[in-house]
Amino acid sequence: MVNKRRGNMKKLILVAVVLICIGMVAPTVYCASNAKVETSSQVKVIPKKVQVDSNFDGKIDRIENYDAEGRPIKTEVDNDNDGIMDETVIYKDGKPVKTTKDTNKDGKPDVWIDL
Ligand SMILES: [Ca+2]
Ligand SMILES: [Ca+2]
Repeated sequence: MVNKRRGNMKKLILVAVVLICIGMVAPTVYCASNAKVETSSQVKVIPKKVQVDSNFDGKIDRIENYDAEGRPIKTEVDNDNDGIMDETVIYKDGKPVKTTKDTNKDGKPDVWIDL
């Protein structure tokens, strides 16, 4: 009789432990599911234009332009830090196809390189 009660108590404890474990696991799964929903609902920001002052002199020395899908379409660089862009890279389907450079600082390209 005593052994039967102990056996029943062991079963009850086992069931209680299983229920507690399910209770602990269920919120975790729910939270993980919520995290996925939050991730999928986050707005992906695709910049159209990025301006960079890479040497912190207060002048923009790199301008990157992107299409609606986030692929680069044009990049302008001020290599000599005079505040005037002197190199331009044109992209097609996200890949560079042409570079122009203004080496004599007249504001007009004088070197054209097809890539
Ligand atoms: Ca700068
Ligand atoms: Ca320049």
